[in-house]
Amino acid sequence: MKVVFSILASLALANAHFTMQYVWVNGVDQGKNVGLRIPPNNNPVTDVTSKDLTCNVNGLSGSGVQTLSIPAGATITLEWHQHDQRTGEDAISGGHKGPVQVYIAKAPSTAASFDGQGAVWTKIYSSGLLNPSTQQWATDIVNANGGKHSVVIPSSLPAGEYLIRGEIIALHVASTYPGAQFYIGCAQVKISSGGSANPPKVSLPGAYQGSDPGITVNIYNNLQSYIAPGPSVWSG
Ligand SMILES: [Cu+2]
Repeated sequence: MKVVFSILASLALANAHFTMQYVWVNGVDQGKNVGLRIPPNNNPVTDVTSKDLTCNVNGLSGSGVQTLSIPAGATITLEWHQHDQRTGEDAISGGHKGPVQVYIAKAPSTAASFDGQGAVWTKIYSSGLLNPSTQQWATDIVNANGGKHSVVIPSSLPAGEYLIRGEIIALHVASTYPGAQFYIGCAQVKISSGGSANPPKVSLPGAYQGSDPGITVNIYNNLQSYIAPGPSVWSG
């Protein structure tokens, strides 16, 4: 009986997945799924070498997806939910502990036609283990904020069309690889004015390895520090 219960418990946990569903621009909700490449379901990506790591499953094209116009220096809020509802349950499920990161990549032409491959991604946000003594993670803050977290788009980025890639890594079953769960959502935006910065860039997939200490990690052993995978944050 005990075995049955633990199997049921892990199934319940496994089903408690989530997707990015809303983008806010300077505090204004742009509407459900607007500007977003929508994956077929809320399952995570677990293979860090897969092209699904770029913008989730079916995420290499954004044809038919609206590209949101944003001013330089905008505050972008990404909002995630488990299911087709904004209330009535944890936004991203409290059992999912880990870092929250945001990357941005400039499209050579339109965001909708951009597949995000190659060394094009700049990390602009990363939040991980916030308080080792309470084991509070960035994901706990996202849950407390109804699924939302915000990032300021550096105003020194050149005008043009971009993909913004939000990433939440759930580490509750990450002590072996594959195990870490990558929740990814890509928004298409057009920055109307800007600067001339040329930030450092990495490939996704490419920048992560299964052996990274931020990807294969036991978070249930009184973890005192955590280094999220990928490069350091570029702050503009
Ligand atoms: Cu899940």
